[in-house]
Amino acid sequence: MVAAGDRLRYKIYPELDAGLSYAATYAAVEVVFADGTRLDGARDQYGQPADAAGQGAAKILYADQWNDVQIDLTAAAGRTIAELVLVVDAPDAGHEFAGWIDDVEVGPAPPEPDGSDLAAYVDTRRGTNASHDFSRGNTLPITAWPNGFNFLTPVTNASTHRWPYEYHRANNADNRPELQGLTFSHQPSPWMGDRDQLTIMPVAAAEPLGDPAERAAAFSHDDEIARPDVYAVRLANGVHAELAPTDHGAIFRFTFPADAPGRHLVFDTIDENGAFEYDGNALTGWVENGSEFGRTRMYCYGLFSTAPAAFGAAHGGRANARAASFGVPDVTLRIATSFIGVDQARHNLALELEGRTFDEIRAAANAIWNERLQVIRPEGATPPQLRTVYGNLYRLNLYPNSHFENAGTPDVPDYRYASPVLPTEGTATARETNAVVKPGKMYVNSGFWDTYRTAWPAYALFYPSLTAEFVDGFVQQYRDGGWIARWSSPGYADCMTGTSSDVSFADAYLKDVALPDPLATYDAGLRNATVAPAATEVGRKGVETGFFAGYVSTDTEESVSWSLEAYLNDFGLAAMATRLAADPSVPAERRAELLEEAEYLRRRSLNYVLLFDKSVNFFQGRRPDGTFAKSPADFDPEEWGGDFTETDGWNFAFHVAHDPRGLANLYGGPRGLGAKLDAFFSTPELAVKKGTYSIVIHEMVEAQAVRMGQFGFSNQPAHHIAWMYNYAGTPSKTQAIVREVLDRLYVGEQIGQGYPGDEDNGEMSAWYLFAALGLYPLRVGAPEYAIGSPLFPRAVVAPLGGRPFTITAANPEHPYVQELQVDGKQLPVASITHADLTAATQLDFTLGAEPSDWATLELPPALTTGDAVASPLVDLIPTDPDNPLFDDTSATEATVDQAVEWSLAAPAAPTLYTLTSGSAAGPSSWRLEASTDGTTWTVLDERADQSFRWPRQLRPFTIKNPGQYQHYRLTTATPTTLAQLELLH
Ligand SMILES: [Ca+2]
Ligand SMILES: [Ca+2]
Ligand SMILES: [Ca+2]
Repeated sequence: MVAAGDRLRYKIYPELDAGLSYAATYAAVEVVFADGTRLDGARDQYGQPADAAGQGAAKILYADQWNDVQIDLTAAAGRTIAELVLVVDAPDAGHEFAGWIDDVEVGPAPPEPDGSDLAAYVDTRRGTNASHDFSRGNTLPITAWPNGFNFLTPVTNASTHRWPYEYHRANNADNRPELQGLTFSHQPSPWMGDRDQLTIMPVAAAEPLGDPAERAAAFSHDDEIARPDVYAVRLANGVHAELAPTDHGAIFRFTFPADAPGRHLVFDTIDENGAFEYDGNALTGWVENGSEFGRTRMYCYGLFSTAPAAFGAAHGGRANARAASFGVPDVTLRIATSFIGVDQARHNLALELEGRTFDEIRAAANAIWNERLQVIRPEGATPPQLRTVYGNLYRLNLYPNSHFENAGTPDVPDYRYASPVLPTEGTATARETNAVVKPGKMYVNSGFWDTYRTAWPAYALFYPSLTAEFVDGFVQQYRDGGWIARWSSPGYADCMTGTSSDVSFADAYLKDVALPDPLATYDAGLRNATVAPAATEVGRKGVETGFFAGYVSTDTEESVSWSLEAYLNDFGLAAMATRLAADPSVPAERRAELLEEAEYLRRRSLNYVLLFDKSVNFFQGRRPDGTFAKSPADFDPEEWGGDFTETDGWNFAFHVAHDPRGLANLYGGPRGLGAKLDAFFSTPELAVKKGTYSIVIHEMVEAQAVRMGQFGFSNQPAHHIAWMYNYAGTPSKTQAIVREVLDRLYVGEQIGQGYPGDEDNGEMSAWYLFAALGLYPLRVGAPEYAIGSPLFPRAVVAPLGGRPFTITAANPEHPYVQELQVDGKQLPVASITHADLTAATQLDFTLGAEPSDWATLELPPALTTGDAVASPLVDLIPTDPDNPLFDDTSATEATVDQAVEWSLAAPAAPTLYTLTSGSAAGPSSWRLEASTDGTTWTVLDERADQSFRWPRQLRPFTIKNPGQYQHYRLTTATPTTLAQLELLH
């Protein structure tokens, strides 16, 4: 007999058939009642029809993955279930199918959180039911302080820095996962790897077992509490382990069973690089392991509630593992970490843990998480939607991580950090780092290739005051090491394309985030945009020639990605420079220079047209000689890799987020863009054309599993594409596709899934948060949002450090916008400025079942306004491979001794010129002159007291007195080396 509140729950694994019919996804466990009838109109927890045909049609089940299906039976209360039947009901018969069913249960659904504690919605295991073969997040079950110094995670494998917690794999013979420890972690992503892991494991055996496999203890996910503010697990051997985080440490509470043959805490690393000691009062130690991009030694200092009866080597396992053995069943450990040294770790413990109980520490973590999570308060959201909203906000708030410590007091703080971007000095000791320790605050752990798209815009909108500190914490990398890391993990890693901190931070500045040092923030980006780096792990690749060709040639791997990301970053920097030139905090002498840089970078951001191959209608790589990499016969937009990073030509066909109108013009206008998008969404990804990759990479299989044509939503390059329909005059298509993503792809959150691909530092999470509010930062670097359609009837957005606003939606069961009023005034365009959004009190959407003509007449803003294809800057000086000044590379240089003179083939009128300094200091004074006859010279531009900030820096100059001339000369006051010279128009 069914009672109110009962639910049917089962797990189903439909196999993908060779014919790709997805027949096995048309499957469901259906209820048959005693009277022979079935449950009419039942829906699963995601609102999809719960019958087999409905499940399949909704594409709600992932093939080749376990799926969690839950059906509320309340409507059938009082009726008797006769049987549960497995139904498969695919539309066309004849396909062979196979699949698996497990855990079929009927019973009362557990209570949902009541909303008073938002952290209760967060299950930190979301995203952990994943692997390097197929990602549903690839996260760790992290309990931590928001943006904290450490993460804490349970580990089922205490010997790896990549996937240390496997939710679903490597179970023991009883099909149970086994805990090998509770670990301090700093993992930015499994692909980058963890570092400085320190593991603590309670061992209830007679001997203090050190070997991770021997000491491992089985547990059930049902016996875990996996929350941001606390992690607890009751192990099968009776041990209860709990931990609660502070910023730099944690409190652990261990309860051993009364009859345990022994009670030990084993301290371990993942390898042999570490040491632990006990001096009769405190545990001290260090670890140094894992990925090496700026990693330095981590120290610890810990205090036990009870003095250990013994302390010594663990039995078996790694030589450095140590065990503290206890005579009592209850042991509390307060432990803090430091990258500076043991003394600072002790100080961090004194600041954060000393004299505070487990409950007080947990309550403090709970309070700060609730403060972070309350920025979005949806009303009328379903339980899965609430879990997804708060689970996503939690992920967003884990990154970036603080890397600094307080050497002072709470009242008079003295912040210092062990720099991950400066070379170490000397040798680290057991008590003190060899990292250079500097005053200030540094933040780390952000893969900007991923995070610029949504995570940084989300920080700027939801957490403006925190964002100011985060940005400056990365600018600190530039102050120390000369560059901001492309993939801070924590230091400089040669990974991914684009210096996308440029546009991330420009975007924050343009959205009124009060940056402490906006000019240094800009300068860090300017260096990326104007200097070819000497090392591959910083700056932009291929720009020695790329700055002058206008694109990065195929001599650099992933060249299209390098180029297209650069244009977007240039766009952001140009907008930032324009605003900085009017910023009262900027010294007057910089303003003219900023405006010249703004004009040059803005024009350069239009260079995307150089990579557009009209003969194939796609962007593709260009060789150094200017020809396209592949002939029309050889170019296959479905082929992965090569000039495209982690995707194919299709997913890069829309990679001009800053100028969607200009992109549309390449396709013949807004209608052409619409047709291109239609083709994109209807060309299936079959995960067979691996191109230059040696294997079918996990991103390919994940993209296929999205089942939305070529739309590889499982990875970041595709994230903006659905929003481009706003520029095709068909915003209803944006609304429908975005709603489908929100409905289908963030599922499985209660069995460790919840994401359609890697959740990279909050980016995949922030996408959902924006889209669910009906907003999207499509043109990152422009202070505005594209408009979609909100998911909830009502949501209050209450930014930390900003004023709240409310978004309502009438008929939110439908995706199509009929009208939008901002504070009672019609908004007829699918875009809103950041200023208007944050000044508004109320955005009221009316949604409907059918597309309307809303926002179809007026296109949203873009860089290009008319129908014409953008015209990039062109150098009037022909390339001369024999002249270091005109050979289009900053790798060669020549000394200009008083004057260099050259002629064009025909008279022309340049508007800008660039000088690129050589390996020594650049010129400080010069004159650019021109002549029609080579005899009479006119001064076009004259400069004095100039400086080049860096060697081989390209600087643009506007010609003050332009005109049409054939002959030119540049005169310098003193002999100066120059790497390159251009005359642009
Ligand atoms: Ca990714
Ligand atoms: Ca040139
Ligand atoms: Ca040169």
